[in-house]
Amino acid sequence: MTEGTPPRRFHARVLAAASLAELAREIEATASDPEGVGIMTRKGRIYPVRLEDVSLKAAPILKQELLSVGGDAAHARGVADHSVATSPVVALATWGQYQRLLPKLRRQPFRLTDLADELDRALRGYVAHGPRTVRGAHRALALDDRPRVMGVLNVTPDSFSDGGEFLEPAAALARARAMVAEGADVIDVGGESTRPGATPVSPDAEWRRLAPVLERLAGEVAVPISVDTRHPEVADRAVAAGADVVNDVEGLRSEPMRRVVARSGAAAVVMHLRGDPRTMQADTGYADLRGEVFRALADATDRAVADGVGPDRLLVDPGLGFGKSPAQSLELLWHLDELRSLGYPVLVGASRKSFLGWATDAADPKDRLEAGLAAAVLAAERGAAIVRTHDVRATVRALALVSKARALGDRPDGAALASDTPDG
Ligand code: HH2
Repeated sequence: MTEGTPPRRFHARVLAAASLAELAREIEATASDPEGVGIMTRKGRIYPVRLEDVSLKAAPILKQELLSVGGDAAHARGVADHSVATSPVVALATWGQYQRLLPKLRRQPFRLTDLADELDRALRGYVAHGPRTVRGAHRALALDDRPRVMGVLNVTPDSFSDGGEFLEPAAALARARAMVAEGADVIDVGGESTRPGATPVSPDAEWRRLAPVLERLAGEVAVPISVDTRHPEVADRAVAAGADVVNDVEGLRSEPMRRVVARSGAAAVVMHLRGDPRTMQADTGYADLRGEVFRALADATDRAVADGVGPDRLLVDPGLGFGKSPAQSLELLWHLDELRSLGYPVLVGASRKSFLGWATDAADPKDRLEAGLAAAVLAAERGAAIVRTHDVRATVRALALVSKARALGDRPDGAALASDTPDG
């Protein structure tokens, strides 16, 4: 080789295409046949999907059908020697392969039609993007790929990070106005602390705190208002006073609460919480944390829909810090996008929570801003639709960067997939 002539290289570079749309652009940039771009883009990502309790009869058929379209599946070794009755399955296939798989499964017995329907719903929920409206009792919440910010207003003497600061209606209203000015898209008003070990408040006492704030606020601000309550009677009065969303940390587990939400036309946040706020930290043992949270939210939303709550009024929330150790909260945040498979917008509240203090050695909740912003950015990156925070201005600014980056990457997965025919 002559000195000065660089060696010939192919410059192999793994492409960090965050979405299928970005991958499509990379493929386009090879000057590939335009028809090939769609086909190859659909081959560009494998979606691993976990399914629970697949029967001994169904699991081998599922694997065989996945292999026949070019995918694969992992199931328990005991399926082969019939030593188990059911098995979890992790299916592995591209979007295009799933599209070819689904009609095949629908021709099979052993509940594979139901399995195909669930698989289809999970995949579509996962890649869903773009404008979406959550209908509230009075005002709708417009969502799109820009994560929205929910500002926290605690009208309580004992909330873990701001107890007593906004107990006076005048102070609460001033804080709400300030949050709207800072860019809050929703205001979440709470009259009972749900921190671990907090003393429960009677519905009447809770309402006495909320009433003077909610009634004024509803007449004054343009953004939707959410009420953070576990009590159906409080939710009912709050919606009548102008609240649009019921944020129930007990995940609509009470039937009267489901009835209030259904009848009032409110939207509802279905949060995961095992036990109740008083006792929740006593047992944080989970055999399968993410699976359990996912199944509980799936059951809770199914129950709500069965009792008349419109699916377009529901949001889900993993309940960080609610009956979870710090490491478990972080694990749920890291895997937040799995909840998108439920098909509902995902809301997450990490702000000032103890797992942030655990991760950054910050004992004072007000010293957790940086970690809270990192959590908000991570949540947005994982597809959260709404981030609940006490620190509105800083969060709005941090999320503006995510929105800008996402806009540069163009459309996320769904747009690249929706228009294509099954192939790839
Ligand atoms: N976290 C808190 C309260 N309500 N609601 C939802 N949906 N998700 C959350 O993560 C969540 C929530 C706890 O925060 P805060 O309201 O500041 O504290 P306190 O319960 O002590 O008032």
